[in-house]
Amino acid sequence: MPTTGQFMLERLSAWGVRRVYGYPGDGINGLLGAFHEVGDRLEFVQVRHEEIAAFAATAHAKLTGEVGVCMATSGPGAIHLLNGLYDAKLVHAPVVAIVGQQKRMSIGGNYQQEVDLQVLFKDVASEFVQTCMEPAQARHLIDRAIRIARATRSPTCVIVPNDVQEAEYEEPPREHGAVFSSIGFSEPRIVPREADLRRAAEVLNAGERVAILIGQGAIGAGAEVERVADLLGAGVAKALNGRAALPDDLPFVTGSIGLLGTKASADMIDGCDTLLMVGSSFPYGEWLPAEGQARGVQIDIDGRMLNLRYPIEVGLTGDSRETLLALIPLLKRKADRAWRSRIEDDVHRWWEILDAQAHEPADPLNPQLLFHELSKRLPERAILTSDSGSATDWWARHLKLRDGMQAILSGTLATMCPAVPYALAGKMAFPDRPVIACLGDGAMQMLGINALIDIAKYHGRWSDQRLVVLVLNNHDLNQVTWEQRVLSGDPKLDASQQLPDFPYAAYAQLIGLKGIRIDAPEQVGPAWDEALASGTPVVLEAITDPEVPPLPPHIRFEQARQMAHALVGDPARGRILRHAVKGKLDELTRR
Ligand SMILES: Cc1ncc(C[n+]2csc(CCOP(=O)(O)OP(=O)(O)O)c2C)c(N)n1
Ligand SMILES: [Mg+2]
Repeated sequence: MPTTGQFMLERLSAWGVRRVYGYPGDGINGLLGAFHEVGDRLEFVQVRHEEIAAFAATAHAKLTGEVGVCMATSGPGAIHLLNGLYDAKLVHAPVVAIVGQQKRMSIGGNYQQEVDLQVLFKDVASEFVQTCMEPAQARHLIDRAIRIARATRSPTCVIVPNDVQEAEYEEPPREHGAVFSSIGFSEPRIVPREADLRRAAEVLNAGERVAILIGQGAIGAGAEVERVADLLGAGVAKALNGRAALPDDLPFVTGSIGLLGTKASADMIDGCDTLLMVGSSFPYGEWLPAEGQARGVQIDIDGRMLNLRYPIEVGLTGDSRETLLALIPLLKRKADRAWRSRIEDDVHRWWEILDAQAHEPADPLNPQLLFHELSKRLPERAILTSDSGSATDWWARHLKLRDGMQAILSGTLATMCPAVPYALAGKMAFPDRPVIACLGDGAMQMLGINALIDIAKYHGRWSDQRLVVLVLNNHDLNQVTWEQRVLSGDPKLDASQQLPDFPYAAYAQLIGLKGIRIDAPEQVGPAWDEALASGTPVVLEAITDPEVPPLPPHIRFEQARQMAHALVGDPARGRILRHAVKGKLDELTRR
């Protein structure tokens, strides 16, 4: 008989899991020892920090649709997983965490590294967290952890005391109390009832100016969204988690929405009389139509997310693709295309505005230029990852995604640090695809430089070496500096905002990767060319200007007022205002 640890690994493998991201500790020695037995059917990918493991498992789930698996030791290792698991929870990604625990006989003994993991994980793994107290439990705990993660699109957790890992595995006995589970899960087909579809179609057909907002639930339904937008003469805005659901080179795609969004999206929302939300729980209600302005239809696979952000008239529980397919025959093509052509004009003008803004001089580099030049060079089938910071704003607006690309970020938890761990997971899952991570110096210092060691460790096995990590070196926690200015009216607090210098490109070289450091606009295009042609992963370090406001030119009046207030006494005031005013002028002169 195998050990229980070995059985668990065999079971993961039988479910189709090929890779476990983790970090060792004596709390999981019984599981680690069992990796010898399963051979290359299941690989332990050792990363620098358990948080990287959880982010990587989350990215694996987001990019492949499979379950992502991470593993950590008892106590501190398990605790380190948490932030990454919350990222999975908030974006509805199926992830299984397997963590160690002290021996059964020591539990409750205030033992070393004894943490009440059952309680600690109960919130993040709210759908399923269980401790394996008996070898005969192992089978149904692994089966259920995976099945429930898939069925509820959320993280689940199995806690395994280390003596159980080493104990001989026992099949559940044929006696009262035993549980007999098996492997398998099938996605259901979820479609609303006919009567509800008709009510939704009535609202959409009655509208004269329809706006569509899509989110990550629309991934896989791009063709149907496009068809519906055509029938309804609508434009489509995208919440960031769903930005790869529809390419940006379509003329009616207005791009991102909100403070990280585009003016074309804001104008469409402001002018619409009907809103169709598909697979999105975009949180910021102030960027949706005013209550009463528009009639609303919403589609979400999870009924709990319906009628939530805007007072929706018809909420439809359903898979976005299946629901749109069922809706299409009920929709009438709008004869009047004036609204749609206005949106297309706005979109066209918006791309011109972005182009102009990217070419504004800055000291030394305008961060927008990095994204503008990357956009033109995005390789086919690229996987794009973003962190949380000002890079997110530029990533959201300036990149023109095409069909076949994927784009992921921590859109809901909005945590710092996932960009490089996501990129690692992207390359591990798709070694033949190019991956580009974008992040700030703060996130790079917090975890990115550690995850870069993982890239240095694993890149040799990737058939395509294109992996570029763009670091915006602005010596600032810039996004928050701007939030303090714009949302709170406070000037920059150097003590909390300023970052120490670090040689990102030189560090990449030091660990066997390629480093490129640039600080002049004419270097930007050639640097991307060089990075995207490199035979090893690259850190592209760009010295960027922290005083370019990462805000759309159409910020709300109250935000502009707060910003003006915050800038009184700010030494960088003149430069900031020049950028802000120039943004506004671009917008006006291109009308
Ligand atoms: C774990 C975590 N800590 C703090 C924050 C708040 N926060 C959001 S963006 C940001 C600044 C990030 O700075 P950097 O990575 O340098 O990017 P920049 O905005 O300067 O481009 C901070 C501190 C967060 N989202 N997550
Ligand atoms: Mg920064």
